[in-house]
Amino acid sequence: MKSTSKPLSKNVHLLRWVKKMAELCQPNAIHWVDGSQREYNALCALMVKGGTFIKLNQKKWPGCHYARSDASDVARVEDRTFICSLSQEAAGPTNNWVNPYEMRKTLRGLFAGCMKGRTMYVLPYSMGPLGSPMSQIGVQLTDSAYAVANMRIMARIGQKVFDLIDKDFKRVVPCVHSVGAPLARGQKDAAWPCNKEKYIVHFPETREIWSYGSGYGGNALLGKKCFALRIASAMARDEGWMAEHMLILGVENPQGKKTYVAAAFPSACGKTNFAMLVPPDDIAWIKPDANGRLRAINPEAGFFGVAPGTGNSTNPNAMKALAKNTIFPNVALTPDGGVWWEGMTETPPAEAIDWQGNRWTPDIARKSGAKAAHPNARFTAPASQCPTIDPDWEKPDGVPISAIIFGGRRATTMPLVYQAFNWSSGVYVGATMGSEMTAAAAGTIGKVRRDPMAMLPFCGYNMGDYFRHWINMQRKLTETPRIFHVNWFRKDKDGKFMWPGFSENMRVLKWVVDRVRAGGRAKETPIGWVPRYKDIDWTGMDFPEAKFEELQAFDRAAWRAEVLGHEELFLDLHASLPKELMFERELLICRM
Ligand code: O2Y
Ligand code: MN
Repeated sequence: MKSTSKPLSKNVHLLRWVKKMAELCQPNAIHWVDGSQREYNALCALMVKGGTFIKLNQKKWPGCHYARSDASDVARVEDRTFICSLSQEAAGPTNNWVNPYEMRKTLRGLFAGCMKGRTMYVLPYSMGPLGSPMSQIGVQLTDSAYAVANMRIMARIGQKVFDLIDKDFKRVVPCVHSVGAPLARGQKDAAWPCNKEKYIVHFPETREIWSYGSGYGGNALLGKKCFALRIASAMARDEGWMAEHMLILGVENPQGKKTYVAAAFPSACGKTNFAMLVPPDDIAWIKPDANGRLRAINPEAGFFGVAPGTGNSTNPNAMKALAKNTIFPNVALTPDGGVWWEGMTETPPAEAIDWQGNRWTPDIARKSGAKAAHPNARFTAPASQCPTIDPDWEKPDGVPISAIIFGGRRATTMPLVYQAFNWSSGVYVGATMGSEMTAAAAGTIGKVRRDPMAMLPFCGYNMGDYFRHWINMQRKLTETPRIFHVNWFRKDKDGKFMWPGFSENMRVLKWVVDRVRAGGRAKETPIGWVPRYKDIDWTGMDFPEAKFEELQAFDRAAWRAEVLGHEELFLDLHASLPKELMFERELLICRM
């Protein structure tokens, strides 16, 4: 093996682990990532030469690159994601569990020689601001320069992280990643190397991540969902904090007072609407401070947002954030060396090269339905480039959280907004949240898919124990955030959306903030507190009172069916479900 760069850490444990992994994976070279711009430029140039990257027209898209993935490697792979806790019970019925001893044997086989002909990058990263007491550190060994380049945007990486590791190695989360495509001597590399077989594996007790076979997004950028949610949720349970699939939003009133809310929505449930107000980041680490108040950080430093549907009319802030220094996987290339995707502009380009490398025109799209961009095409953009990023987004102690909002896509039953009575009824609201399936297998359209706290694919342990952790958190708090549920998608009898969404959502948010801050008014119903017509600020909007009443209506028959749906989820989790949630269900039934 030829070693390309000098170790940037003196920590003997790290050096020993890197050596052991290099012996297993047998890379051609080892590169210690310093995180510099010079190194980033060199990696980009290397990927341009190798065919993974296309440099965009630098006049229009400064610092931007394009990548086209293999058609089999376009998204997270939930069925290949494993939680290998010591017992199956610890992983719970909603996670894929494999005995950790078995899995380690499988991984040893997969990783033996998997980096032959490639460079192994030693990539240190901090999730959260460098040195913040709320941050966590990982080291990802990877044979993907693409993963390194993306991680430089999504996390804080490089020498400064090695310096932190040299002071304290104990809490470092080791992550090993390979695209699973070793190169024989003289063999030409693929532009997007990957393997048909994929394994995204978490060992929650030993806090380890092993990822094999994919180079895309959440499978390869291990600080994201693997660490910041799956491993961090297990850490958080053990240490008394929360790792949540939530965005953090600061709302400022005319007097300049800021109120921060954290919001969880399953995918396709209104994050884009909310993204009118905020950028599309969606992980929050939330901890009680010394005074018993919850404070939160976003552990990421960039956005890995879905490109299709993002445009100047729907999300101008995201468009500004991605205008430079961004990586675009699986969108379309325009003849002038730019990028395009469905929803970016009203008028599509006359022609483009689609995400699979084929010629695309609006006419071809009309005839064949071909998409220019893959529906999960993304942009990896620095968060600092977002014009609406909160000035305190990198505050080491985080920001105080006053409200938690859960949301779902529901055509019936769920009002526009309601507030849970207290913490445990709020936990019940989050635990039972769900969305109606839109593009799903035959017979499931319209069925509610429960996604507790939007964490179903991301909780690194038993979901029932996770609910218990939420319930237990209250005891650590002197001030509990108020909990709300929103639904932008309720339809009227004619099947039309009742709420226009987008910037009008600010009115709902204003009521939330009023409730939290100034004791804003509300009316009690069987499910919680709801605003009366006069409690919402309608300035500049003509929304009839009768329509609002319909939008907020409590439909007893629909709620009977809803509660039966909750029971189905609870049956799946019965072995570990906290009794508080069963009591909450009883109380809800009694109130109804
Ligand atoms: O498909 C992927 O690899 C990414 S999934 C993702 C990315 C950013 C934010 N959220 C998600 C998600 O699946 O929740
Ligand atoms: Mn997400």
